[in-house]
Amino acid sequence: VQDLVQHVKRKKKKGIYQEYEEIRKEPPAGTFDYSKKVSNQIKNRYSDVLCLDQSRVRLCPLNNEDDETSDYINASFMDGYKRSNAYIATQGPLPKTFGDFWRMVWEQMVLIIVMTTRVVERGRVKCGQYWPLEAGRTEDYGYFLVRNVHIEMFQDFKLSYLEIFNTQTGECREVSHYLYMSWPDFGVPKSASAMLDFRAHVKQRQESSLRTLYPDWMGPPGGPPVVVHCSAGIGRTGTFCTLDICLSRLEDIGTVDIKQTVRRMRTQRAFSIQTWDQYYFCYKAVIEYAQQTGLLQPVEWSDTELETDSE
Ligand code: PTR
Ligand code: PTR
Repeated sequence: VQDLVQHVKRKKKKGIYQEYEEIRKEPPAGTFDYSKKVSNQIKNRYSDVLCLDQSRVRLCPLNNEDDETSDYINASFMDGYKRSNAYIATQGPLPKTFGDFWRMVWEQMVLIIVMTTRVVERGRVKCGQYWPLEAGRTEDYGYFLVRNVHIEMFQDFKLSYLEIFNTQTGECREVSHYLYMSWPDFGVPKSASAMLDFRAHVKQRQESSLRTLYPDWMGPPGGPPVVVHCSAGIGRTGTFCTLDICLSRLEDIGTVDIKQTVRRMRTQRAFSIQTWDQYYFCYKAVIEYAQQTGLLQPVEWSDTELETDSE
């Protein structure tokens, strides 16, 4: 981590900005053919945010529909720290894709959904209301009935305990839905600590859900993928996952590599991390975390020190 602080000090804000620009200029690492199919276009929230064919999540085709199209959802598998497919990064579901979203959650045996956008921001719809908002309510989405069992409020986020009932098989499962409410519409949180607390909560819940709901889990270590989404599924989603990966590595071996983490992530979910301040936020948050956990001495540098032009 000390190296990371040196890196930021040396490069200053401008250098970090350039580092991000380099990443941003790299062309996407594959094709987007499935996302571009005419029958799939209506399933993308943004026509310029598509998913790479190589890492897309395939739904089990429905037997009453054409296979080519019924397996498509704008969602990508992403690796975590020492864990392949630790996350599914996806767009905020559209009313047309609510049923597909819940099919994916069911098929991938998802335990946790992390939502880092609000449904409406600055008067614009960023994501559909794809789960029942109030406790006690049940809604149906395609083959699934979803009930909001109860809601727990925290300062910066809201946790809904959901029950999903599969009307085709008669089975029922539990899923935790996290809604992070204090990420500003544009830009990044002022302080990283709320985000760090949020991440810790999600991480613990994934572990405890796995223990209690799938005690005999034989799949990959760490359990099923965590679904993470915002509006497009690249900006805030990428930032959250980058932080989670970097902090897990820091906890394990004491080092971080933000640049390589983001570059690698972009080969699985193109355009991950949308703005340079989201990128810079990752640096600040890792350093804040290292200080909180005592891996690093308290601040020996100020933000203004970084404003001055480097080199
Ligand atoms: N995609 C936009 C552009 O290219 O200008 C950038 C953008 C980033 C737009 C974030 C909206 C954003 O807001 P939010 O993350 O709140 O959806
Ligand atoms: N076409 C949209 C835009 O340019 O605004 C794409 C977009 C929207 C990209 C939101 C990123 C966005 O942010 P996030 O991934 O954080 O929801």
